[in-house]
Amino acid sequence: MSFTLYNAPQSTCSQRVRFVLNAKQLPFTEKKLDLLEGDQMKPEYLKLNPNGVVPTLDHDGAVVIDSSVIVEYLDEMFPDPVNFTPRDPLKRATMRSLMRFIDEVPAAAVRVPTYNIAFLPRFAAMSEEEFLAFANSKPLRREFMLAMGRTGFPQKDMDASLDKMSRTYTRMEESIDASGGPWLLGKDISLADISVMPAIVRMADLGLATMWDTRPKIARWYELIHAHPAFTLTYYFGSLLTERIPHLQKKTG
Ligand SMILES: N[C@@H](CCC(=O)N[C@@H](CS)C(=O)NCC(=O)O)C(=O)O
Repeated sequence: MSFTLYNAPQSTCSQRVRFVLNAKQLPFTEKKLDLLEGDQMKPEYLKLNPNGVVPTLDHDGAVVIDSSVIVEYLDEMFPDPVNFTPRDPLKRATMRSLMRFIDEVPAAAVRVPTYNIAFLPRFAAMSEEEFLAFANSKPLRREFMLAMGRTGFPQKDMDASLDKMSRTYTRMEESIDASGGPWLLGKDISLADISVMPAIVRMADLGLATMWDTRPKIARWYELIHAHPAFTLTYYFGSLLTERIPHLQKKTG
């Protein structure tokens, strides 16, 4: 049995899949794509993933795309030694509805501060023509790139994103309260926790962790996921933006 994961170290969607593979002790070969160089738009990669994004999992020649789908696939195929999906159908439904919320709200919202704070200098340095060609080549993120432009998202978009993150923390607290915590669905970590993890880690990486200073349940949840044995394996050096992007090291200390 073999796994090849097409991914990028700093990609939040990739980090979900690496966490699950590591936690399940499934060895995998990583193919690292350089997203700023446009490796994800190369014809041979688009044959695997027509959305032109990472991650893509190849499991013995069978290709699965989209991080939420991949983590569910892995959990169904390999329920041992750890399983991240509750047995109870109603709890499963709660987990899946949280995962939908996470994909729609924080996973999308975190891209705005990420691009504005970390990646913008790269696009600002392009000519308008180069930038338009780059943006227009993206099957999934064309409109996102065009809305950002070479000058970045306006403050109102940054504010809306931070507000969406705030609503995410509230939703997490409500889940922790309803389930008894410390994880979103109770005493066991689930795919919902793993799905939201990269957005929360990204906020901390961007120096925006103060947003949960007054939310002890989120701070506790964050400590717990950090302490999970799969965390360090997933976030190897280069997985954080502060480890890759020189101007961020100065900004966030
Ligand atoms: N829903 C997809 C989204 C994948 C996605 O947006 N991947 C980002 C990295 S986290 C990417 O490849 N971006 C490259 C680009 O936009 O060109 C998933 O969860 O797999």
